[in-house]
Amino acid sequence: MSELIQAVLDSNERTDLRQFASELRKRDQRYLLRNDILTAFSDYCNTYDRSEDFRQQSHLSKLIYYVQEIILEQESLCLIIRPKIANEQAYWVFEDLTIEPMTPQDLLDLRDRFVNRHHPQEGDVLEIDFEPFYDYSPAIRDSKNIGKGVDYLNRFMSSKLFQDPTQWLEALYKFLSLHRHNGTQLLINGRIQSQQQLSSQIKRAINFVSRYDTNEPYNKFRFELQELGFEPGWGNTAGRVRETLDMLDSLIDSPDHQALETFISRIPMIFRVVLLSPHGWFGQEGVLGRPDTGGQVVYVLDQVRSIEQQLQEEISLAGLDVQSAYPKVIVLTRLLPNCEDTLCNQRLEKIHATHNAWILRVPFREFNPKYTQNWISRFEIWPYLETFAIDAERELLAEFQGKPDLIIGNYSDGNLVSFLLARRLKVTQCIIAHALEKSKYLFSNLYWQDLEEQYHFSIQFTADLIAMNSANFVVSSTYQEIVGTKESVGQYESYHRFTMPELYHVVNGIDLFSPKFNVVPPGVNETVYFPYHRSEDRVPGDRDRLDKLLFTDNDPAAIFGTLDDPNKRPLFSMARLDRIKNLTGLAECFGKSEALQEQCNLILIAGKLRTEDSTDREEISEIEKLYHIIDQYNLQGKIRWLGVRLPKTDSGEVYRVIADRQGIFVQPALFEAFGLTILEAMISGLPTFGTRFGGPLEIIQDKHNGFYINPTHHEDMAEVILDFLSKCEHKPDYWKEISQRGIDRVYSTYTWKIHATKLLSLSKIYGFWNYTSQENREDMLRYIEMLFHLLYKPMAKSLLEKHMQA
Ligand code: UDP
Ligand code: LCN
Repeated sequence: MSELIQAVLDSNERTDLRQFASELRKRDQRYLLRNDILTAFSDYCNTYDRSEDFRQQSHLSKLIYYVQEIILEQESLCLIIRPKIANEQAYWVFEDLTIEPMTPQDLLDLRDRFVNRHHPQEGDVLEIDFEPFYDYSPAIRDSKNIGKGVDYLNRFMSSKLFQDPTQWLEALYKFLSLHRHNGTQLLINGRIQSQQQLSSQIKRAINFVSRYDTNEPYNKFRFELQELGFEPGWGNTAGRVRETLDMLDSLIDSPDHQALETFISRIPMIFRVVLLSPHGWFGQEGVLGRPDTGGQVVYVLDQVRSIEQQLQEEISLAGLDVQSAYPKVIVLTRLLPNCEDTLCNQRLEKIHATHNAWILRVPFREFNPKYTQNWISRFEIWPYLETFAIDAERELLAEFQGKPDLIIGNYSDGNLVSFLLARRLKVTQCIIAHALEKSKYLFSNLYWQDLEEQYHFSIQFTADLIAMNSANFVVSSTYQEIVGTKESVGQYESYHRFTMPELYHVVNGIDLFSPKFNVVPPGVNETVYFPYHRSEDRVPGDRDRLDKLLFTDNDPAAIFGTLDDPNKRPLFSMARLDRIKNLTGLAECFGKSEALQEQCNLILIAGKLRTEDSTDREEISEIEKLYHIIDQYNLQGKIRWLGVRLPKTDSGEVYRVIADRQGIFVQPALFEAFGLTILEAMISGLPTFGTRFGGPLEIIQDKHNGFYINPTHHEDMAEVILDFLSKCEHKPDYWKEISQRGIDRVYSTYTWKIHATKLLSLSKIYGFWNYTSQENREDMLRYIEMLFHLLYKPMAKSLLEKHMQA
């Protein structure tokens, strides 16, 4: 029994619980989510005149705080409690206050009953359960360590392996013998034929390199070292070679998990990386900001550059310049025959500011050309991915002239392809969700049948389950992406247990305590986005041009609105016009607040101005809504809406121009998985107001280097901004203080250098443990293959049939 419920039952608040339940019955709603429950409790306290103490401190208030959902049935109600992060419990509460725990199956059946899709007389639905497969790996015990998987895995596996010195040495020896680059052996050669020999040769090699000056280049003594059994890969100078050999020597004698991590991170084992972002519009110019791409394209392009740079650095330090070893990074996406005015129909495109990083575009096979010649929404893309993976494999092998060493998937579609490729090529698989649609759309699983025509969530959620379980490791941008906060369920957590009525029940979709999860946040492109006060790096002509564009230019084709007073403080936001980005909510908040209108102008950069220019349903409806709000609140003269897609360099300067005028940035999304614009605004020096729903909650430290807003409460949101403005008035340096702290926050925590170093180190360590560990994931992978063939493929096929008939 839950302690929270027991405490209520043991107190004189039993009656309150009963009364509260009967009040709930008077409402229309039978399915209440956390916000509804808190409101219902507050209404209850008002109706029954309960004290402030009762509202805040009573046992019932504590219970209510942790209740995520309530489902009302005829005779009972079901409480779904989340007393701890990643811990869900469900109970029946009967009218006489008898409490009974519910099994996962009870709960999923109940949810199905709620939508009239429970048919026990026809037998059970398929149950998907990954739990039995996770017994091969250790589990993190404390939820606060979730997201630090690699540390945990490394410590756990090392202690196991170190217990048996012979096994440990054998594993190390085999692992070191494995590495090659373009057919050339690295690290150790055939002269070292056993683990014992490895141990003794290391000591001889250390003695040998100690004779050289620390800075002596590796080239000068490579052949002597080769005689001793050591090939390139240990270092670029005598000092570095010695350091690496010393590490190995002490690892052999007195193994230690941290030393192992440092040693493995040094080994040159990654040269070729492929990043997958199949759904297209992946390009460097003129494509950002289209529906479906947005931040993911920005993220991947910056990530590629940082990975290449980091790999190059590591390869040089390892002394592999003598091998003419260069890293190669490929972004694999689809080739779009009808690519409008972009380069998305080019097979190969070099990525700017890299030596050897490319966008490789592979077309979808032609099924119905009306579809396959054109861009296909991420919700419709599923039938084309398997054949894409087959064709892409061939092209990748040709481009790399061999197998990649690491496959990184992006978003549900790329992650599924990463599973297919990694399985065929036997390569380490990393996935990055960016945004899991399941949490973006309320009740997306419960009402999946009603949404199927438009969203095809049945296929997407199946793909997500496949990818997140098959991946060797998962990179997430925040902790809450995995397991949420005390109050809210995480994105991955939402896959733990859910129903897809009449299709399947997921009783354990993902093990949140698995060490596969790692928080590695992205960075921001520091050559494009940098603080406004770095005048020496700014181009005055661009500044003036963009200042005019933002505040005064008259161009009805691209800009809506003329400002009555362009000198008011700009309140700025930039996003795609998706419903979830909620720019219309920001406009409404501005419209409702006379005080904000007195002090600020609202400046929005938001895709398009005309519905006829868009083919995206959500975008069209948001454009209409924005015009409606402008009329309703009479915002003419106070708002500028720029329907432009800015080139990247301009978007950097735009933030700085707003900062020149001591403006602020507001990110009002109803939910934001991470929020790259938050980083961009902060590093530019704009005091930033970010939604409290999602990633911004982790990036911003409230009232220190930015502010949280609740975009669903317009008055409160205006209040937070007004409070800041009033502080600025009373304390002239306040704007600058917050601005500088925002800049410091990004430089200290969100750089691509930090990201790439961590990502590559993770890849090597997971690679090592995959190779070394005796446990084997084959049983789980076979189960996943079944799901792919028996669930995913038939659904994708029936979607294809629809496309063929269109
Ligand atoms: N962006 C842009 N032009 C626009 C809107 C957005 O260049 O009109 C860029 C923005 O600078 C950021 C990215 O697109 O780099 C949006 O990423 P974010 O993570 O904020 O949101 P997403 O679009 O991925 O949901
Ligand atoms: C997708 C999103 O929705 C954003 O929140 C992220 O910042 C972006 O991808 C990059 O990961």
